[in-house]
Amino acid sequence: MLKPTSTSTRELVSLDGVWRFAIDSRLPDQPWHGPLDTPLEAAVPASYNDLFADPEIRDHVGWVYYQREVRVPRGWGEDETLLRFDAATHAARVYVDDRLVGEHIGGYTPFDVNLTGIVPAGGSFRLTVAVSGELTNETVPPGKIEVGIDGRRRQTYFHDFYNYAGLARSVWLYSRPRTHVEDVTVVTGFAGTAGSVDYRIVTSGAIDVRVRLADARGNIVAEATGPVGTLTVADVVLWRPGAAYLYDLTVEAVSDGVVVDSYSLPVGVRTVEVRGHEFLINDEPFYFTGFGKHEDSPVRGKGHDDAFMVHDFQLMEWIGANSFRTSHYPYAEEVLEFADRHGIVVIDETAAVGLNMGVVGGMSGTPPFPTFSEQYANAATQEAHAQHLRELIARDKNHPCVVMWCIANEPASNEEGALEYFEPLVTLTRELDPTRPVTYSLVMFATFQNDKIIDLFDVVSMNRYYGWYIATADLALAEMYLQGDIQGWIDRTGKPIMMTEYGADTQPGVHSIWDAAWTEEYQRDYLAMNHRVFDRFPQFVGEQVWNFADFATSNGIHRVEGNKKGIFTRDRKPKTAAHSLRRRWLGLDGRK
Ligand code: GCB
Repeated sequence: MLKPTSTSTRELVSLDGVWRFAIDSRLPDQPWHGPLDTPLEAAVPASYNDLFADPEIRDHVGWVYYQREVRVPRGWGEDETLLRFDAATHAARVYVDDRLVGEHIGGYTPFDVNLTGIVPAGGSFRLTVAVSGELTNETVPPGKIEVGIDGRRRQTYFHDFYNYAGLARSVWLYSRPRTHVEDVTVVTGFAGTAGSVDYRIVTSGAIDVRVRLADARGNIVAEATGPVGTLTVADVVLWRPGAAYLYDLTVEAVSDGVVVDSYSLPVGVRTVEVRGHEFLINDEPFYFTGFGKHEDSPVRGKGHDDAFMVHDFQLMEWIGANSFRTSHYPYAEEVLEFADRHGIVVIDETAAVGLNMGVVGGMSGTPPFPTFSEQYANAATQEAHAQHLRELIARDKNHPCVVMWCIANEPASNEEGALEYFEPLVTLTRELDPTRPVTYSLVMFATFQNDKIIDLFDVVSMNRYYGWYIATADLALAEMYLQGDIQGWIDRTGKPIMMTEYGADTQPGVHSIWDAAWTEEYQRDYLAMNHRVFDRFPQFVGEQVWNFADFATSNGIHRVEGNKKGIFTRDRKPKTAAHSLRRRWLGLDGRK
């Protein structure tokens, strides 16, 4: 699925801005039949929840409506007209005037609605988008809607971050030629000084294809014709972590010598491979430093914001992070493009978080009923997960920054049925992308003794909280647990091992001379203990702290104004631990 861009044959109109907004309970049936009768307006892109001072909107369970007028540029008569939603969280129905024109399920992947023949060039229409934030056991992520004795519907879910909903990413109207480039896939490699770009182009009809690759200065370095082939790049400049280099691939659909459609794509030439216990980028061992993040900021919720994006990347550079995981859902495509341009390495995670009834059972990990059962993660859940993977890989397959797929966060991989659930999904992931390693983040009660699925995967990604949820404030005991746990995985698998989550809630401004939970010193010392242990294992390939910044959660007795495991506060101020992490990751502590 190609991201809409403006090229010599395609045009793009942003529909971001302020839209009319209302929740369904305050509207008549079928409100799209006319202008929404509402005093409210919502910003797009932004989650709607924190925009208003109204608890009924914030925790609304059901549909909300966004509406605006749209004009189609009059020059688009010969072309197709499409709408692109970069995301609608978690489900959408799209109406043009009185008519339903498209639907989509899945809150973090884009979708198009083709309006060709529905709206004329030069005309205008009323665009209404119904968005639902509801989660059930057949959505990804899963959730549950309960009706209380007061008759109110309440959304619960099995992850801690707040269930923000709405149009949190951009909306576009775009044109493309009727005969057009439909899809582009690139796979890169190198041998010696020669780089290679294998390409595969899909067009909407039978038409000639030609491609050319330009270097960063615009000089053409390779050309070819035909929908499938290999471009060879002499003296290739590789895309490297911390030293991005992007070529530009231009794909043209040509009829009788006339360019009918033109599409361009940045291409970074690099390889990724797991060999023994090493994670290799360009044949060189790579060690991940960085974070699990969230798309989360005040007021906007999960709304994409370029200013926050730039600042977050600046802070990651300041602290010496070379990577992050898109926990716990695919992030806005702008974020991956930024990482492509700046050489930041990304573990691209699906929205499959909460496939684990053990979390309902508390620290024991004992599920009230089996996770992989008719009642919870069933065949429909698995199909939703598969569809999500298809859409994610279609969107992100060409990004050089993406070095690994993480297909679930903390599933109940220790439970019966986990293998049957995951095996087809791993096979699908590898079919869709044979080039990247595949992982999942391991929940603490999935141990090296009881986990049932690790053999399917390439990298052991551990989420562990020794010294926090287990052995709270007892770092000596925590250190022993952690050491034994890592050793166990090494003995069992022989695969590369990394930590994708370790962290301690920390309230800025709270201090102690003792090992005291919630203090800034404890977060620093907790991380230092973890690092001591990691450094004993040559099989260790990375450390990603939980979390980059404090983030909003649902209410709960474990959370004070959200999850406070951030190394930065929600408004991106460093806590004490930020400075010691920086010393470690930039090598200022003398460690190489
Ligand atoms: C986890 C989850 C993450 C939570 C974190 C925590 O294991 O993967 O989503 O936020 O623990 O802080 O409890």
